[in-house]
Amino acid sequence: MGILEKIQQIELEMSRTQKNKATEYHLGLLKGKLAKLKRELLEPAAGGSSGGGQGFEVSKTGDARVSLIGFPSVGKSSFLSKITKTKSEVASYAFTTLTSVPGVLEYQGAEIQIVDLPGIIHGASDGKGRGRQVVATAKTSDLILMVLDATKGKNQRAILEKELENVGIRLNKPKPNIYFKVKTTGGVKLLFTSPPKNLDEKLITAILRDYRIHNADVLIRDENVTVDDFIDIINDSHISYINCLYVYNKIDAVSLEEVDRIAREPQTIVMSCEMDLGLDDVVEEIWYQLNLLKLYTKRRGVSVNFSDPMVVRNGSTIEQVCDSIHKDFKHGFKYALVWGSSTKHNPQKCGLGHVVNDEDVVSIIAK
Ligand SMILES: Nc1nc2c(ncn2[C@@H]2O[C@H](COP(=O)(O)OP(=O)(O)O)[C@@H](O)[C@H]2O)c(=O)[nH]1
Ligand SMILES: [Mg+2]
Repeated sequence: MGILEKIQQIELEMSRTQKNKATEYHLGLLKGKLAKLKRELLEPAAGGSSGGGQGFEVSKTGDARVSLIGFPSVGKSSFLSKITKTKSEVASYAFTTLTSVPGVLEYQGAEIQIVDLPGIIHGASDGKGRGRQVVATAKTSDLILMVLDATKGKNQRAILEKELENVGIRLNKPKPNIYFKVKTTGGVKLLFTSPPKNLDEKLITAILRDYRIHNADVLIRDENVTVDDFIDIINDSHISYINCLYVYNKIDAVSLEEVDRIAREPQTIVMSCEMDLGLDDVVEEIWYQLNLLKLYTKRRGVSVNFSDPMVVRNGSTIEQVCDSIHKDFKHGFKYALVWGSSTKHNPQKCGLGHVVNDEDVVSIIAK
C-alpha cells in the first residue's frame, strides 16, 4: 500500500470514530500515525530520484520572504505587479516550478522577496517533487499572504488553511511550549509545570512508542497543550510556524457592508488591485507583521549613511547583526558602539549579547 492510501485509510478510520473520552486514546494514536505519514510524503525518499527536491531551496535574497497563496484568478499577479518594481535577482531557473519570477518589494530600506506560489496543495498532496519544492519554499517564508477573492464565499480560506495544515504549516500559532529531547538511555521522563488538561501520560508514551522513541525528556510547560501540539513537537523539523495575513482582493466588486464585515476579521486586510485601493495598507501591514527593524551602520571616522539602512529581525542582538553582515564577522569582534533607544548613554560600548532597537546606529569595532 502506498503512503497516500495509508493516509486515506487512517483519515477514514478517524472520521468513523466518534469523539469522546473513551476514543480519545485511539484517536490520539491515529493522529500520531497520520502525522508521520504526511511527513514521509513530503520527505524525499532516501536515495530516491523523484523530482530532485534538493537544490531548490532558493537562497533568500533580501531581508525577508513573503509567499502569496491563493486560488487562480484572485489577483495574485495583479498584486505582485502593483507592489514590486524589480524582479528578484535569483536566477529564474531556480523558480521553474513557480508560475512567476519572484518580485522585490522595497520598503523602509528593506528588500522583501515576494513569491507567488502555485497550487501548493495539488502538487504536495501527491508527494511529487514539484509539490515538495513549493512546500519547501512556503515553509521558509517569513510571512504568508493568503490572497482571497472578496466576491467568493468563505470556503476558499478554509480549503487553503486545511492544505497548509496538511503540509506542516501552522498559521498564526506560536510553537507549543513543550521541551522535548530524545535521549539514548533513561526511558521516557515526563514532567509538567501543571498537568495538561487534554493529554495524559499513557497517550504520550504510546505515541512515542509508535515513533520508536524509547528514551526522551518531555517537559510540558503549558496546561493547554493538545495531543496535536505534542505530535507537532515530535515532528518538529517538519513543522513551520508562520504568521499569515488574509488579504481580500476585489472589494470594488462587493457591497460596502460586505467590505466592512470582512475587514473586521482578525489578521485581515482588504484591497482592490483594480481600483488601487488599500495597497499601501497591505504593504504597511506586511512590514508590521515581518517584525523587522532598521539599523544604521557607522564606520570609524565616517559619518552615518542614513539612506542605506540595514534590516534585521526585531529582538536581534549585536551577534546576529554581525552574522547578517558576514558569517565570520563576529570572530574579529572586539566591541560595538551603539547610539539610539537601546542604550542608556550615547554611544554605549556593547558586547555581542546587546539587543538593538529600531533606528539604532551601530559601529562594530574589530580586534
Ligand atoms: N474587479 C476586480 N478584478 C480584479 C482585481 N484584481 C484583479 N482582478 C482581475 O482578476 C483577474 C485575475 O487576476 P490575476 O492577477 O491574473 O490573478 P491570479 O491568477 O491570482 O494571478 C484578472 O482579470 C484581473 O483583471 C480587483 O481588485 N478587482
Ligand atoms: Mg497569476
